[in-house]
Amino acid sequence: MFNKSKILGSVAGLGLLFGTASSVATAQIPAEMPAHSSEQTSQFRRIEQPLALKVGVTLGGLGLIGLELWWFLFSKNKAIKASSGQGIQELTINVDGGYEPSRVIVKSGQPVRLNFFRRDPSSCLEKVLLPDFHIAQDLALNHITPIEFTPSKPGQYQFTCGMNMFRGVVEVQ
Ligand SMILES: [Cu+2]
Repeated sequence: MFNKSKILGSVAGLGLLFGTASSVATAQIPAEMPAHSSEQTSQFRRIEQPLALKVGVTLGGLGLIGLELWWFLFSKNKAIKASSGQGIQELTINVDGGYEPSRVIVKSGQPVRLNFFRRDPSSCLEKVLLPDFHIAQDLALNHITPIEFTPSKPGQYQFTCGMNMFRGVVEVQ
């Protein structure tokens, strides 16, 4: 069940954890240094660590923060063009912890068939709504549910789960 995106997701998640921890650590060092270097009576004892280690941990944390940002801002926003054949534009959307791809590009004036493949058992994703096309469709688990409509005007049309928590966009050109 481990796919590439899930592994990347957990790596990015760890990145947030370590990234936050190390930025908190670096933020505290300047504040604590004067107090602790002058008085040794404090119940905490300073442990000297090599500068290289500190720099390494900081850079590692920053790198993971970068990965995290990239993951949330860009990796899921990849737009996929529907492939057209026999007068219909078709595309499969995986429904697993959200929609993948969450941004699809189609042409105006031609029928569209979006094949929603629901792998996620959570009830949150059991329904998909395309309000602009007056569609509310139940998705059977582990099945592909085709949804068809014909966009007549270019624009951005949202599709969401039943509670509007997960979103995707159909971009009509
Ligand atoms: Cu939901």
